[in-house]
Amino acid sequence: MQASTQSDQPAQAAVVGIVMGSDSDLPVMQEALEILNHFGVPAEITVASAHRSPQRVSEYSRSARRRGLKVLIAGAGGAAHLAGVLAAETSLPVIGVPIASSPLTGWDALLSTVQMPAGVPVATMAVGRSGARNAAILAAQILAVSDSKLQEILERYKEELAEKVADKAASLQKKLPTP
Ligand code: RP5
Repeated sequence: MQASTQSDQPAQAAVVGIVMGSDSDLPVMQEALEILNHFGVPAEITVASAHRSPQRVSEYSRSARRRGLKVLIAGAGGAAHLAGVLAAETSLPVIGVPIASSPLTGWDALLSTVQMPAGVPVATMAVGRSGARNAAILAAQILAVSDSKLQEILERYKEELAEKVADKAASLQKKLPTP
């Protein structure tokens, strides 16, 4: 699935690759895709499983840089080795999103994703939807190091976050009983 913001124009080549261990992870990882679309960062999303289709994961990782990808995001649940296995075969930055899809509610995925051996880093996000959103923001921040337009978009995004908090504080104040 290639993300595109404007249907009447040819899709730009993806620079962020999102990989999920299963299509059942899509409701969570869709959040990452939406954030990247919001920032205008071309992204692609696919399914590849470290355990069920290791060859597909290996091919994705090995070809990623050649295909123009600059950052990889991996979302998986359970014994979540997807991000680590992708990181094993590429020097691109890999961001891991643990997903709470097993009876252990994400602890398994978190520890499997975060506890990488020295030499093979995975930037591990929070479990679940917040992690998926933050993965997209971090990917954009990595790209923005050499993209001043994207940097401006990210700075505006931070301002919007602060404005929303101020709006909520003002709205709460109106609801409180006057002393
Ligand atoms: C993991 O197992 C996937 O990332 C998913 O979170 C979980 C369940 O996968 P399905 O059984 O729904 O395909 O590998």
